[in-house]
Amino acid sequence: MKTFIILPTFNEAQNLAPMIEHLHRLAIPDLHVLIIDDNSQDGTGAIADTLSAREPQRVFVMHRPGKMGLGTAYITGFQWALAHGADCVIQMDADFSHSPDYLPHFVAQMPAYDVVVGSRYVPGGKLDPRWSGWRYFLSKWANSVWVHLILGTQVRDATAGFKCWSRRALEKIPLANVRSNGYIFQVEMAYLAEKLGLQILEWPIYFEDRRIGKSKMTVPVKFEAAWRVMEIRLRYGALSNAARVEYQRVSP
Ligand SMILES: Nc1nc2c(ncn2[C@@H]2O[C@H](COP(=O)(O)OP(=O)(O)OP(=O)(O)O)[C@@H](O)[C@H]2O)c(=O)[nH]1
Ligand SMILES: [Mg+2]
Repeated sequence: MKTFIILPTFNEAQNLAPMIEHLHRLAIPDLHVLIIDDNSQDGTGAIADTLSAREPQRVFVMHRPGKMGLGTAYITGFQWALAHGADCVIQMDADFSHSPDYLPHFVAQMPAYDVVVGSRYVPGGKLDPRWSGWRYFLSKWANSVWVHLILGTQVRDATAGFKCWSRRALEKIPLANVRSNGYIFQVEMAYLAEKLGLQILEWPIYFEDRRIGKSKMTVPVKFEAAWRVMEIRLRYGALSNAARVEYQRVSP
C-alpha cells in the first residue's frame, strides 16, 4: 500500500528535520512524504530541499511563493498524491502536536475504514494540560455546539487536522470545490466525509502543544471559521447524510 504524508510547513525550521527522521523510523512500508512550504522566512524551504536531496524517492518538496493557507496546501497535496498513485494519504501538522507514533495504527485501519481521525474528543483522547481554560472552552464549544448544531456532524473532533484518508475517500470528495482555507478546512472535509457516507473511525490521541516555533493561528482565521460553518451548511445542504462514525473504544 503506497502511503503519502502531506506536511504543510510555514516557519518550522527546527521541527522539520526531526519530524522527517521520526517518520522514517515508523514501521509503515512504502511511505513517502510531501512537504509543502510557503516560502518560510526561517529557512524551512532550504531544509526541505536538503532532506529531499538525501532521499529523493521518499521525500518530495513543493515550494509555493507565499503563505497561501493550510486548506489550499492540503488540496494541492491530496491531488498530487492521488496523481502519484497513493493508496492512502495522511495529513498532519509539522510541529509534533500530532504524534507520528499513531500513524501505523491509522494506516492499519485502512481497508476497513475510509477515514481515520486523530481525535481529542473521544474517550481516551486528551489535550495538553497546558491549554488554558479559555482555549479549551473555545475549542470544545466550536466542536460540540457551533459545528454540531449548524452542520449536524457526528464526528466529535470536527476541527481535527490529523487524518488518514483512503484513496477512495479522496476520490469521492470533490476536492476542487473545497473553499475553506484556514482551520475550518478541517470541518469542511469532515462534513463532506460524513455527507458522502464514508466510513469514519475516530482514534483517541493525546494532542501536545507545539514545543518549538510559533502558532500560525490568527484572528482572521478564527473569524473565517465562525462564518464559514454557516456557508458550508448553505452550500452543501442538499447532500444526504449517510455516514457511519465509530470511535476506537480502547485507548491504544
Ligand atoms: N504551507 C503552509 N503551512 C502552514 C500554513 N499555516 C500553517 N501551516 C503549517 O500547518 C501546521 C499547523 O499550523 P500551526 O501554526 O501549528 O497551527 P495550529 O496547530 O492550528 O495552532 P497551534 O495549536 O497554536 O499550534 C504547521 O505544520 C504549520 O507549519 C500555511 O499557510 N501554509
Ligand atoms: Mg500546531
